[in-house]
Amino acid sequence: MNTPRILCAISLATTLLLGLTGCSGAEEPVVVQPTTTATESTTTAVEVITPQPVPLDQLVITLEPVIDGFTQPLFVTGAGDGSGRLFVLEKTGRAWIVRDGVRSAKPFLDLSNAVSTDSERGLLGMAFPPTFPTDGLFYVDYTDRDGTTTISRFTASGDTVDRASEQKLLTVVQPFANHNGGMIAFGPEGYLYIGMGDGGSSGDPKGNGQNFGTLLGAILRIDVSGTDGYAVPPDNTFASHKGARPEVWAYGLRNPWRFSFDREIGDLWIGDVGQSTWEEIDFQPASSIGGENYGWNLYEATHSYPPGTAAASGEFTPPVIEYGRAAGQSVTGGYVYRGSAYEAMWNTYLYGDFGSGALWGLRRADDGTIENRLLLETGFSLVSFGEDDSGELYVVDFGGGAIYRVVAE
Ligand SMILES: [Ca+2]
Repeated sequence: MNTPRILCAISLATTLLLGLTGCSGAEEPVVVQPTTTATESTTTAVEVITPQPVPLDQLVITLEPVIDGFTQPLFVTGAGDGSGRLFVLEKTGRAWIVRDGVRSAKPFLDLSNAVSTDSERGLLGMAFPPTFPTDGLFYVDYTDRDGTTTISRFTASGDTVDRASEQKLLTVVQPFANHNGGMIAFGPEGYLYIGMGDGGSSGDPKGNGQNFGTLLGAILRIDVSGTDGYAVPPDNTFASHKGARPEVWAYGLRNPWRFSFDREIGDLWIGDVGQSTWEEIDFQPASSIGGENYGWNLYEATHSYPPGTAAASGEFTPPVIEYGRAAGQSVTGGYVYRGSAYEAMWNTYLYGDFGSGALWGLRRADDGTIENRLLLETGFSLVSFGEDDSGELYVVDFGGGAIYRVVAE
């Protein structure tokens, strides 16, 4: 494995080829090119007709308004039940159902009196497992009145939820109000993944990012298929590692606010929000066995941290994309498009920036090479993307209180 120092040099060479600036002050996202081919080709017995997207430099997207009028919306998702419903989360604690562009009269779930909402706290994430259509069980990530991250299971019945059905599965005390992560999603194998920030403040003063003995600064992986509580999957990298929390799947993260699994091939894409200088997109192939160290707080993207310090040695997984403050201030991880409405957009990973409103698209080839392009300047506080039952993608404007559907021409 290459050290980030080497990769920074590669990144510099790449950026020079592109005529951009080097390891500091990039105006557009820079691809950190791999030096090995990470993905082996696979063969299938059945001939599969693969959608043919247009070249990335010919892809044109627009945003079609779906619905507005929300208060600080920060997530949208389908339930995977084929109902066509969208679920929109408000930071202040309510989740609403949107059906054919119309909001439900009453909230699907109202946790207003259970959440804290200062700083980066609130109702932050929701996930529906494949079993949802049969048992109605789903999961949320919120900070409680004390600011403690809470992963709970609820039971839905139609368009409503019985608050008394709450089962708190996991709580994580947060030392500061910011960097709570908040994303939860089910992986292709059915385990629940939880994004945890480094606990907050600035610069990760407690060193949680590099400490796999804490649940902070990590992505956790747990089995919630049992009746009570959760179990640690036996194949978690740290399941029986002395001094480690067995729930940790990958670490060295600062605030993985939004991540997603490619629903077609299972790759994991993570948007990890940077400190003062660099935003990054991290990548984990479906074949990963976990245990990746994404570098924080020894590295901010491919750059040693704090700035000016010597590059730390060790095995780190560098990002596949990084960008500086000229391009944005807070990365928002998105989704790989796997819907059927816009073949032109197939296989494109969309991501953006909360501060600048830029929306980029990238494509990752089988040999790991990536091409990246600015697709749209939204002007939004682009807080999240979302994916519905059929794989169509959405954008959430936190400030404008609105949800948009991504349309390709
Ligand atoms: Ca990193």
